[in-house]
Amino acid sequence: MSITFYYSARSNADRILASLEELGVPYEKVSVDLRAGAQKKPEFLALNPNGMVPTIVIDGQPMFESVAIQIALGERYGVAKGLWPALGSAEHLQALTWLVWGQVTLGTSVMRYMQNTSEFFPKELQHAGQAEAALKSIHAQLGILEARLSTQAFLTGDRFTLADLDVVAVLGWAIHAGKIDISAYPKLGAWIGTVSQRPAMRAGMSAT
Ligand SMILES: N[C@@H](CCC(=O)N[C@@H](CS)C(=O)NCC(=O)O)C(=O)O
Repeated sequence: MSITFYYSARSNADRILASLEELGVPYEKVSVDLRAGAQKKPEFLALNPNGMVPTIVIDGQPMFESVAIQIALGERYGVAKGLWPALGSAEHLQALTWLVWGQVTLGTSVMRYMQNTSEFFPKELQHAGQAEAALKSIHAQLGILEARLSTQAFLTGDRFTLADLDVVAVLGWAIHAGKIDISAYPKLGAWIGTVSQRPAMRAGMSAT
């Protein structure tokens, strides 16, 4: 097994770093200096034509898009470690569902909210109405998570999987950078607390 992981701290790559740590697989971490534009150099674009992190090379094969990487890591290394459900199980379908939901549905609302409120995005492009609509979507989606976590401990059932890790990472960004108030969702809050305490999650979120 050979894994080379192209990474930058405080980026979408943090979620992948947390998964690699959780899986305990050996990997080489290559820091990509986004500010210096290292991601747009020809040798990096040969791996990922988008010029973005995360990018990973598994057994000589480059791949990109964080959700695809999470699924590949889960399926290759997670099943044996109990961190990803086996193909063919009901839980496998749930893991795919919630992992993708976290990035596509919840993640899009969070990104829209951030783009219209955060100091990291241009003020002149921000729109109060867009922010309000995005916040409404986020709260609808938090309600969906609260309902799910009211009947089971984790997204796929009674076991932690990489899907939990991934969705909690999105929520961490929403709560800390976006200042989204989750006090109305006690089950959600408890689940975020449990997942955030995992050593791999802490490593992934505090890496430099
Ligand atoms: N959809 C991609 C998004 C990746 C992405 O936005 N990466 C950012 C960091 S969070 C990046 O590398 N930006 C550098 C650039 O755009 O030049 C994924 O989920 O992997």
